[in-house]
Amino acid sequence: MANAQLQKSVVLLKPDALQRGLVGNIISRFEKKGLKLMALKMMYLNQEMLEKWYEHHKEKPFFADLTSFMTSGPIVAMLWEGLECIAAVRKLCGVTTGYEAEAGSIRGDFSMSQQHNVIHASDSPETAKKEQELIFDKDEVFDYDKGEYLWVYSLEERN
Ligand code: 3AN
Repeated sequence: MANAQLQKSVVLLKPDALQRGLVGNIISRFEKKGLKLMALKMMYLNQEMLEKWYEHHKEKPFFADLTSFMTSGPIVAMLWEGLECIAAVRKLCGVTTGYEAEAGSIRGDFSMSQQHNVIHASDSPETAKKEQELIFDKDEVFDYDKGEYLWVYSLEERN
Protein backbone atom coordinates (compact mmCIF):
# COMPACT_ATOMS: atom_id res chain seq x y z
CA MET A 1 0.00 0.00 0.00
CA ALA A 2 2.77 2.39 1.00
CA ASN A 3 4.18 2.13 -2.52
CA ALA A 4 0.94 2.98 -4.31
CA GLN A 5 1.41 6.04 -6.52
CA LEU A 6 -1.03 8.84 -7.16
CA GLN A 7 -1.26 8.83 -10.98
CA LYS A 8 -3.13 10.52 -13.80
CA SER A 9 -4.52 8.68 -16.81
CA VAL A 10 -5.67 10.16 -20.11
CA VAL A 11 -8.86 8.55 -21.40
CA LEU A 12 -10.36 9.08 -24.85
CA LEU A 13 -13.90 8.06 -25.69
CA LYS A 14 -13.50 7.19 -29.37
CA PRO A 15 -15.91 8.23 -32.16
CA ASP A 16 -17.87 4.96 -31.82
CA ALA A 17 -18.59 5.71 -28.13
CA LEU A 18 -20.18 9.03 -29.07
CA GLN A 19 -22.11 7.61 -32.01
CA ARG A 20 -23.45 4.79 -29.85
CA GLY A 21 -24.46 6.99 -26.92
CA LEU A 22 -22.09 5.39 -24.41
CA VAL A 23 -20.47 8.53 -23.00
CA GLY A 24 -22.61 8.90 -19.87
CA ASN A 25 -22.42 5.24 -18.94
CA ILE A 26 -18.62 5.18 -19.25
CA ILE A 27 -18.05 8.41 -17.30
CA SER A 28 -20.35 7.09 -14.60
CA ARG A 29 -18.20 3.96 -14.21
CA PHE A 30 -15.07 6.06 -13.56
CA GLU A 31 -16.93 8.31 -11.14
CA LYS A 32 -18.37 5.40 -9.19
CA LYS A 33 -14.95 3.77 -8.98
CA GLY A 34 -13.80 6.81 -6.95
CA LEU A 35 -11.50 8.41 -9.51
CA LYS A 36 -11.17 12.19 -9.70
CA LEU A 37 -12.04 13.97 -12.95
CA MET A 38 -9.42 16.67 -13.62
CA ALA A 39 -10.19 17.59 -17.25
CA LEU A 40 -12.93 16.94 -19.78
CA LYS A 41 -13.44 18.17 -23.34
CA MET A 42 -14.93 17.26 -26.68
CA MET A 43 -12.69 17.67 -29.72
CA TYR A 44 -11.56 16.35 -33.08
CA LEU A 45 -8.20 14.61 -33.34
CA ASN A 46 -6.09 15.22 -36.44
CA GLN A 47 -3.51 13.23 -38.38
CA GLU A 48 -0.56 15.08 -36.86
CA MET A 49 -1.72 14.38 -33.29
CA LEU A 50 -2.41 10.74 -34.07
CA GLU A 51 1.04 10.20 -35.53
CA LYS A 52 2.48 11.28 -32.19
CA TRP A 53 -0.21 9.50 -30.16
CA TYR A 54 0.17 6.14 -31.89
CA GLU A 55 3.90 6.47 -32.65
CA HIS A 56 4.39 2.76 -31.76
CA HIS A 57 1.77 1.74 -34.38
CA LYS A 58 2.94 4.01 -37.21
CA GLU A 59 4.45 1.18 -39.24
CA LYS A 60 1.60 -1.28 -38.61
CA PRO A 61 -0.70 -2.30 -41.49
CA PHE A 62 -3.78 -1.04 -39.61
CA PHE A 63 -2.41 2.46 -38.93
CA ALA A 64 -4.19 4.17 -41.86
CA ASP A 65 -7.52 2.60 -40.89
CA LEU A 66 -6.92 3.51 -37.26
CA THR A 67 -6.29 7.21 -38.01
CA SER A 68 -9.24 7.35 -40.37
CA PHE A 69 -11.48 5.86 -37.63
CA MET A 70 -10.11 8.18 -34.94
CA THR A 71 -10.76 11.27 -37.09
CA SER A 72 -14.19 10.11 -38.29
CA GLY A 73 -16.05 12.03 -35.58
CA PRO A 74 -15.52 13.96 -32.37
CA ILE A 75 -14.04 12.31 -29.30
CA VAL A 76 -14.31 13.05 -25.58
CA ALA A 77 -10.97 13.46 -23.81
CA MET A 78 -10.63 13.18 -20.04
CA LEU A 79 -7.96 13.22 -17.39
CA TRP A 80 -8.60 11.04 -14.33
CA GLU A 81 -6.58 10.82 -11.12
CA GLY A 82 -6.30 8.21 -8.40
CA LEU A 83 -3.97 5.78 -6.65
CA GLU A 84 -2.47 3.45 -9.28
CA CYS A 85 -4.95 5.04 -11.65
CA ILE A 86 -3.27 3.81 -14.86
CA ALA A 87 -3.69 0.10 -14.11
CA ALA A 88 -7.08 0.64 -12.45
CA VAL A 89 -8.45 2.45 -15.52
CA ARG A 90 -7.08 -0.16 -17.94
CA LYS A 91 -8.79 -2.86 -15.88
CA LEU A 92 -12.08 -0.99 -16.17
CA CYS A 93 -11.49 -0.80 -19.97
CA GLY A 94 -10.69 -4.49 -20.46
CA VAL A 95 -8.22 -5.91 -23.00
CA THR A 96 -7.82 -4.27 -26.44
CA THR A 97 -10.07 -6.53 -28.50
CA GLY A 98 -13.75 -6.22 -27.67
CA TYR A 99 -14.77 -9.83 -28.29
CA GLU A 100 -11.99 -11.00 -25.94
CA ALA A 101 -12.56 -8.47 -23.19
CA GLU A 102 -13.97 -9.65 -19.87
CA ALA A 103 -17.69 -9.20 -19.32
CA GLY A 104 -18.19 -6.33 -16.91
CA SER A 105 -15.36 -4.25 -18.40
CA ILE A 106 -16.17 -1.36 -20.76
CA ARG A 107 -14.91 -3.15 -23.88
CA GLY A 108 -16.32 -6.45 -22.60
CA ASP A 109 -19.75 -4.90 -22.30
CA PHE A 110 -19.75 -2.56 -25.32
CA SER A 111 -17.39 -3.77 -28.06
CA MET A 112 -16.97 -6.68 -30.46
CA SER A 113 -14.07 -5.13 -32.38
CA GLN A 114 -10.29 -4.83 -32.34
CA GLN A 115 -10.43 -1.26 -33.62
CA HIS A 116 -13.87 0.05 -32.72
CA ASN A 117 -13.14 -0.62 -29.09
CA VAL A 118 -14.81 2.47 -27.63
CA ILE A 119 -12.05 3.76 -25.37
CA HIS A 120 -8.37 4.56 -25.05
CA ALA A 121 -6.47 4.72 -21.75
CA SER A 122 -2.83 5.58 -21.03
CA ASP A 123 -0.61 2.53 -20.58
CA SER A 124 2.21 4.01 -18.42
CA PRO A 125 3.03 7.18 -16.45
CA GLU A 126 5.35 8.30 -19.29
CA THR A 127 2.64 7.83 -21.92
CA ALA A 128 0.10 9.57 -19.69
CA LYS A 129 2.38 12.61 -19.42
CA LYS A 130 2.93 12.72 -23.18
CA GLU A 131 -0.80 12.28 -23.89
CA GLN A 132 -1.79 14.96 -21.35
CA GLU A 133 0.57 17.43 -23.04
CA LEU A 134 -0.78 16.57 -26.50
CA ILE A 135 -4.43 17.03 -25.55
CA PHE A 136 -4.80 19.49 -22.70
CA ASP A 137 -3.63 23.07 -22.19
CA LYS A 138 -2.52 23.83 -18.63
CA ASP A 139 -5.66 25.89 -17.91
CA GLU A 140 -7.88 22.97 -18.94
CA VAL A 141 -6.64 20.82 -16.05
CA PHE A 142 -8.35 21.35 -12.69
CA ASP A 143 -6.72 20.38 -9.43
CA TYR A 144 -9.16 20.58 -6.54
CA ASP A 145 -9.92 18.83 -3.26
CA LYS A 146 -12.30 15.95 -3.74
CA GLY A 147 -14.21 15.43 -0.49
CA GLU A 148 -15.06 11.88 -1.51
CA TYR A 149 -11.37 10.94 -1.14
CA LEU A 150 -11.99 10.85 2.66
CA TRP A 151 -14.18 7.81 2.02
CA VAL A 152 -12.54 6.35 -1.08
CA TYR A 153 -9.12 6.03 0.59
CA SER A 154 -7.87 5.23 4.10
CA LEU A 155 -5.94 7.85 6.10
CA GLU A 156 -2.67 6.06 5.30
CA GLU A 157 -3.45 5.96 1.58
CA ARG A 158 -4.28 9.69 1.47
CA ASN A 159 -0.92 10.72 2.98
P1 3AN B 1 -4.84 -0.36 -26.20
O1 3AN B 1 -5.75 0.74 -26.73
O2 3AN B 1 -5.62 -1.46 -25.53
O3 3AN B 1 -3.68 0.16 -25.39
P2 3AN B 1 -3.00 -0.73 -28.44
O4 3AN B 1 -2.15 0.40 -27.94
O5 3AN B 1 -2.34 -2.02 -28.77
O6 3AN B 1 -4.23 -1.05 -27.49
O7 3AN B 1 -3.73 -0.24 -29.78
C1 3AN B 1 -4.13 1.07 -29.95
C2 3AN B 1 -5.38 1.08 -30.79
O8 3AN B 1 -5.08 0.58 -32.08
C3 3AN B 1 -6.45 0.15 -30.25
N1 3AN B 1 -7.27 0.78 -29.25
C4 3AN B 1 -7.22 -0.24 -31.48
O9 3AN B 1 -8.21 0.74 -31.78
C5 3AN B 1 -6.16 -0.20 -32.57
N2 3AN B 1 -5.64 -1.53 -32.90
C6 3AN B 1 -4.75 -2.25 -32.18
N3 3AN B 1 -4.48 -3.42 -32.81
C7 3AN B 1 -5.24 -3.42 -33.93
C8 3AN B 1 -5.41 -4.33 -35.02
N4 3AN B 1 -4.72 -5.48 -35.06
N5 3AN B 1 -6.27 -4.00 -36.00
C9 3AN B 1 -6.94 -2.84 -35.97
N6 3AN B 1 -6.82 -1.91 -34.98
C10 3AN B 1 -5.98 -2.20 -33.98
